[in-house]
Amino acid sequence: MDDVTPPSDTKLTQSKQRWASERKFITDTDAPKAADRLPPGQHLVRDWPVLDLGRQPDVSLDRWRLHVRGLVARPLTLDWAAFQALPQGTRRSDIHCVTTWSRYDNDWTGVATQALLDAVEPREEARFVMLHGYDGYTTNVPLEDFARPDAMIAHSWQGQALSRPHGGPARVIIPHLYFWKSAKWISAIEFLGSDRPGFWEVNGYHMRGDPWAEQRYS
Ligand SMILES: Nc1nc2c(c(=O)[nH]1)N[C@H]1C(S)=C(S)[C@@H](COP(=O)(O)O)O[C@H]1N2
Ligand SMILES: [Mo]
Repeated sequence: MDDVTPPSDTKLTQSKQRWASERKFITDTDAPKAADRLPPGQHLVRDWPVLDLGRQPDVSLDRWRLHVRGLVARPLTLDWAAFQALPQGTRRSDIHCVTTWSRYDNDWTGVATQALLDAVEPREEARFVMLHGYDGYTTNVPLEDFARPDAMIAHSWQGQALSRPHGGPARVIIPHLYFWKSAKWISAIEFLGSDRPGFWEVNGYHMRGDPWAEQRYS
């Protein structure tokens, strides 16, 4: 057989190969385009600021419990071993804090909220969840937002156990809402039929908190 001629090496061919590998001109509706990745009014940071009410509870793993209660078919109290026995996963997501900093590419490991919902089976009437922290913090979230596939109860960040200032042993992560909805030191998840404001929501912050819609204040 004669030599097989390699694909012609014109500029156009090279460009077309590059477009294919970059999926240029394809609108990927799942992943926001790079230009749309930063919500309005936000700026990017590389470090990870600590924000809370100033009490950082020290919850040892043997004392740690997570209560899941309210409008569910099977209320649960998880100790650390039972929490670790639930299906574990890792998700990469961005943080958007209402104080205008955002931080990209955080790898969270823990239990997807969907796995928790499978375990407790919310009742038909459940529409909202109230998240409670060991520091007394509360924040409310619509059930649909809590149930998103990238929402989790995380115990690790970038492969390391979550530090106490950032909410260890375990915190909630709901990356598509402002970060105040991601309760640190999670102690209870309560399913409700109607919405009730949590700590910041009583103090003028939005009941939902979508950064893309700039739902900062009520
Ligand atoms: N339990 C608890 N969770 C909390 C808070 C808090 O004070 N207590 N602060 C919220 C706010 S306002 C923000 S911006 C984020 C900050 O998380 P970080 O300190 O890990 O950056 O936690 C949220 N979750
Ligand atoms: Mo915040």
